[in-house]
Order: sequence, then structure tokens, then C-alpha cells
Amino acid sequence: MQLIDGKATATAIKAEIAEEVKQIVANGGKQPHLAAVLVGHDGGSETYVKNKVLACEACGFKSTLIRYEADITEEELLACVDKLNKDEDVDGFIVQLPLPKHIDEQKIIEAIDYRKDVDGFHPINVGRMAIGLPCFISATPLGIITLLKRYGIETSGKKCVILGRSNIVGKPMAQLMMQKQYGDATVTVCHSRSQTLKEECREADIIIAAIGKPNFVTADMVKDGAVIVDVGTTRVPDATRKSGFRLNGDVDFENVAPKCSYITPVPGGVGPMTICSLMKNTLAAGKKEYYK
Ligand code: L34
Repeated sequence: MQLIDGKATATAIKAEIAEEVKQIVANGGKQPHLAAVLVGHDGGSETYVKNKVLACEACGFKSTLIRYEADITEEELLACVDKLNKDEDVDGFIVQLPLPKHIDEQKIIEAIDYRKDVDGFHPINVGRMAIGLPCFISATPLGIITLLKRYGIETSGKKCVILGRSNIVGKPMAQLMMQKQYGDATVTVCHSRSQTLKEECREADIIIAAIGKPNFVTADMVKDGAVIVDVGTTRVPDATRKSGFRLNGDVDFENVAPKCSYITPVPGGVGPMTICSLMKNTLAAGKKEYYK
């Protein structure tokens, strides 16, 4: 069993990005600038956005953090998006999800200029991704593709089961894993209503778990030699930790790991790669790589 070290891979890629930014700036080009909008005080979101700001520093980007209380109106948030759309210094920006219930997330996503949508959540980017056109690809699926590639893991022609059908992970992951230029695999998507989920998993060469249920994937669901990618990061109460919680993946790591050829840990697996892919997208935005 080999552990897939997302943290080390992300650190190496951020160093590569920093090197490129140095060159760009030395040649008189513009320093990439990412803005992040954080609404409310969700513990997970606070941590992820803080990590994004730190990653910007590591890459030599400019970053701007815009914070609002949870009672911000949809109108006010749309005005903020509009301002960022028009701000010529901002190359890309994100609105961290989830948003408070009274705000329509889809409406916010669609208000973002797709040319600055470094999350790759806007329908134009989602659609272009689905048909294999240049675009911003959402960060978690892109991070996973990058990890598989960097570890030399063969995906072409393999049977890949994706657990979960969310817009930000499951669906785009399925698209990328089936496409010739990325996974080139045979893809099955399972979700909470799937009747043959366990059977599908047992036949899978690669399982990508993104359902947000701690320890959902158990050893009896995994074939010997399978590759396991764990996207879950659920905070589980843990009195032995100073923080009062620990992060738990969707995979019963302790019992599944011995059966695998490769497995990602939580933390230190997919999470850091999500952030590193956001940095890649921001660099591409700064270079106007996809859109003028
Ligand atoms: N708009 N909303 C928007 N874009 C995103 O790309 C996200 N996502 C998901 C939630 N909402 C979003 C993230 O940023 C999930 N996500 C994310 C980012 C980073 C990490 C986990 C999820 C991460 O850094 N995880 C660390 C542990 C961090 C901790 O201590 O809690 C890890 O090693 O897994």
C-alpha cells in the first residue's frame, strides 16, 4: 500500500507556480490576484479560506479576503460580485460555499463573470468542461486528476466508481474520469439511492468517495489492489483533541488501507490539492490563458 501525499504534492506544485510568477513579474507582467468572499463563520469554511490566503502567499499572488456576516442580503452579495467582476486588478475570485440558507447559491454563481470564475462553478465553465473545451475546472476534481497523474496511476480503461453526485465534486469528477484526455476510464456514479452501491464498489479499480459520510467505505466494499481517493472532510467531535474535533474521511482508513495499492489520507490528501488547483486556475486567469 502506498500513501498518496496530497500535502507534499501541493507544496511542490505551489513552488512551481511561485517560480513562474517570479518570471512573469521579472518580465514586467502582472502579479496574479485572487479575491475570496467569506460569508458567516462556519468553522470549515474559515479554515479553508485561511489556507487559500496562505497558498496565495506561497505562490507569490496578491490576495484579498472580503468578509460578511451571515445576515448579509442576497442583494448585497450580488453587489459585491458585481464589483469584483468589474475590478480590473482582480484576475479571479471565489465565493466560499456553503452560503446561508436565505441566499440562492446558484444565483450568486451565475452572477460571477465566467472569465473570473476560478472555482469553475459557472454553467459556462461546467459546460465547456463537459465537452472538453479549455476552461476553469473545479478545484477538487482537478486536484484529484493531478494526484493520479503525478503518482503515475493508470486510469485508462479502468473501472472507476464515484460515490456522490454533487455539482462541485461528484458530477465534474465523473466527467473528467470518463474523458479521453483525463481519466479515460469506465465510470459509474453511485449515490444515496443506488441499490447496487456495494457491488459496484467491489468491482472498482478506483473508488472516489465524495459523500460526506464518515467511514462509509468499509473494507468489505474494496477489491484487493484498488486505488482509493477520499474526498470527505467531516468534523467529528473528539474530546482528546485540543480543537474538540478531528477530520474524518468517507473511508474507514484503518481497515481499507491494507487492501489498497494506493490511498489518500484525510487530512493531507485531497484537501491541499483542492487549494493548489485553485492556485493553478488563478495563475491561468492572470495569464488570460482561457479567456481574453
Ligand atoms: N466556492 N466553496 C468554493 N470553492 C471550493 O473549492 C470549496 N471547497 C469545498 C467547500 N466549499 C467550497 C473547498 O475549498 C471543500 N474545500 C476544501 C478546501 C481545503 C480543504 C478541505 C476542503 C483542506 O485544506 N483540507 C485539509 C485540512 C484542513 C483542516 O484542518 O480542516 C486537508 O488536509 O484535508
